Amino acid sequence: MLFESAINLNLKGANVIYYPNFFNTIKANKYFENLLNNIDWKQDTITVYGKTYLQPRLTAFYATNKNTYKYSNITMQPNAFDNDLLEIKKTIEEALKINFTSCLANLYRNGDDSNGWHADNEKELGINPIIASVSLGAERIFHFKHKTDKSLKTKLILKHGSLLLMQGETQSNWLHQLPKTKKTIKNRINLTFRIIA
Ligand SMILES: O=C(O)CCC(=O)C(=O)O
Repeated sequence: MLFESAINLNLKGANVIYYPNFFNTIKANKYFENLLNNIDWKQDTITVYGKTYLQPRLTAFYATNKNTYKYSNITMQPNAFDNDLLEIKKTIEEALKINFTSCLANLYRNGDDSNGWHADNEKELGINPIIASVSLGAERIFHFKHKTDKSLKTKLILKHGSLLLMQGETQSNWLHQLPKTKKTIKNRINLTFRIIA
């Protein structure tokens, strides 16, 4: 676990820190392969602005408690953390000195899979949620834009084995997305650790 090379994105009204080499390549490779093969990935139907469609990615949800996670009109029931997910969770918790209850896992199978503009502001996350987001597999570009000041936006490449920490007022003031890409790319796994108490 490499915690030294932290990059503060210095976003106005937000607190976002990127750790490009949080997990070394050997660990990141192992986690990627195991999670890709062992998680029971599902494609849910979601409803956004009254329209129902298949989510453009696969997901799974884990928690240390029974609390569900609701977004886009779906309610995710938690599985128990085990093996690699538990190891990843413990590593992040020790590094950040924060305990997480829950993890939403996303699998982007290729460049057609994506995650549209949103903020992680569901009420069960509380005010100013802390979200620790791990990337494994193919590199993807991640975008931020300010909710009201159109001149404020940025993007970064989320590397294999990296950690992106979003905290403070980030979710109140900014939106984020993982857009589609025309590049021929393979699977990317994203794990967002959250607190749902
Ligand atoms: O895949 C990512 O890096 C972002 C995931 C995300 O924004 C979310 O699950 O809310």
